[in-house]
Amino acid sequence: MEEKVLDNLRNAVIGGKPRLAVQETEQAIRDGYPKEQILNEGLLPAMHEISREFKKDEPDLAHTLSCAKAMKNSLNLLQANLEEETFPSKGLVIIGTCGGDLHDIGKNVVAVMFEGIGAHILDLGVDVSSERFVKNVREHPEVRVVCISCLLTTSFREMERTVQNLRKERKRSGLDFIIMVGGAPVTQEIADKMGADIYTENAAKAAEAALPYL
Ligand code: B12
Repeated sequence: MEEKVLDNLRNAVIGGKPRLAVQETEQAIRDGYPKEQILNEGLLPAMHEISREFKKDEPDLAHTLSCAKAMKNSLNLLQANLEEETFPSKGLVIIGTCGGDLHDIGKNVVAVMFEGIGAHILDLGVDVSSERFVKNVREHPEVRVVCISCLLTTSFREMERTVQNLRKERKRSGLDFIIMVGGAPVTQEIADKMGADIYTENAAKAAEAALPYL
């Protein structure tokens, strides 16, 4: 009976119901659940479930965005109601679609997922050159994660150049950030070859994988 509110919260997020998710989060807070339990037993398992949804041949993007919104609203509420140390790390994530590529739907989903886990987002938009990524890293030394999205195989070369230049900048400056890549045509093998630190196949997994670094 006690854990039912966390089940309800999980189901509200998985069901893509932002208002219900907020109500369940409010209830869990009123019931005195510790923040970690709301996060670990309510919201993060919902993210796992959403990850599975993305693996389907034809994922329902509208539904996924509703799930992401539900999660984001719940986390905003948690942040507003609980003490600052609830989210001990809220690092900066710089995100953009690589040079030559104008696709931004996937990048935006990734950004929403990161916001959902409490990260600050600097969205550089689309067709972001290697030089712009590096310039923004220099201007924001607090950056923890740099995310590069790529949907065009013709932009792979530019993405590789960006990864390499970010690695050089990291070495030169001693800054402590990780480089993540993704997008439909990107695979683990390609990411490894380019020298990226982390690749994930979808946005929910990206946010999960980045959590320890934020
Ligand atoms: C929508 C779309 C468009 C829209 C883009 C609208 C927009 N605002 O983004 C429009 C119509 C403008 C468009 C244009 C073009 N497109 Co287009 N487009 C697509 C399409 C149908 C869907 C892409 C999409 O949004 N998917 C939904 C999102 C949610 O998925 P996603 O981007 O993969 O993101 C998920 C993951 O990959 C991951 N992810 C994404 N980014 C990142 C980043 C990180 C760090 C991580 C960890 C994870 C991650 O998380 C996301 C959510 O889980 C794809 C087909 C496809 N199946 O991919 C073709 C596709 C990508 N397009 C293609 C092409 C060729 C083009 C054009 C060149 C067409 C033309 N001749 O003009 C132009 C490119 C213009 C340019 N310079 O960019 C080809 C690319 C082929 C190739 N081998 O490179 C595809 C594959 C279609 C095809 N089969 O031919 N396109």
